[in-house]
Amino acid sequence: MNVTLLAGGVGGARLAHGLDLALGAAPANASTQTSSPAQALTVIVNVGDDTELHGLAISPDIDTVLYTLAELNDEDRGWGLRGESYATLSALKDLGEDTWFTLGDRDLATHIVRTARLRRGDPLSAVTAHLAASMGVRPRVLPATDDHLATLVDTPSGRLGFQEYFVGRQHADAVLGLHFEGADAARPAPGVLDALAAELVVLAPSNPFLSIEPLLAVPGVRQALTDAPGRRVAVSPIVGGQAIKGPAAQILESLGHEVSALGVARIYAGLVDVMVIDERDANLAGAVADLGLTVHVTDTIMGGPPGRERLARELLALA
Ligand code: FO1
Repeated sequence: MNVTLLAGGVGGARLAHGLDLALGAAPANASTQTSSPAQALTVIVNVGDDTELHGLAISPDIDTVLYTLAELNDEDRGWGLRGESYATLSALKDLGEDTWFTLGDRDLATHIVRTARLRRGDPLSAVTAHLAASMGVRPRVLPATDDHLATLVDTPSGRLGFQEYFVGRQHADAVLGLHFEGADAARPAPGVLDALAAELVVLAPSNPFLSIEPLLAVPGVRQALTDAPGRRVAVSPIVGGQAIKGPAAQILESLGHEVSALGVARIYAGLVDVMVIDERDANLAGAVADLGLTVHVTDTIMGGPPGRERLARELLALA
């Protein structure tokens, strides 16, 4: 089965891993990309979080997806590499640089390779394919766009760059609005629109505003999802009125949405056929169905690889 996942960072990466396992990937190893059945999975990743620090191009969500699929990630934090060291960050601090964004020594190698290849003119999609192959990642990992797209966050303190808001200020500011700089002129990366014609298209339990909206803001993507011929399924990132991770609950509230799986379903109505909500929210199933959506109630908390694979298998069955 062909499956396409729209993903942000940690939640998207975990579901990508589950789908990869469910579609029958052999354990990841650092060999070249093969034509295993897992290539039936395409992950389209948000690039609105991308930033430049210390002269390096950093794509946090792409790296979270790659590291998780390669089983190299730090499971506790959700981002970055397992068993990292921070000698370079410490040296940068000694040189008077800002080090609020935690970059491990091995993670820095990824950013160095990305930056070097972008500078010589390779598009981000080609650089990402190279990194994926080097890490033994079999699913196709595509940036939403190869063009500039930056999520800017309007707060009572003014407009902030995404990582300044998210990491620098620990997403403590109220979010008054979002601006996707460059989105109007951005083009979907090669393969993105075709991938939305998959038999199953899944919106990951990622932040609807910070992760999924920037993907849909790339011209053509929202329309392709609206017209998608396959089964379109969204997994709620809100469980029991709280975000599984990150500031999704605060943002829903400050932008005037109900902080619940129903609030998320209202945002996705028209874009998906099936809404997957957690069993803790089973009482909302009727109201979600009233939006014209098929409702699937299950345990959506993925945890480790077995939980990811279990949820993924349920999603595959929905197609
Ligand atoms: N998230 C943090 O909360 N603090 C960090 O210092 C941090 C560093 C970092 C470095 C590389 C990387 O790929 C991701 C990193 N993240 C960090 C995660 C990331 O900023 C956010 O989780 C995403 O942008 C939101 O999806």
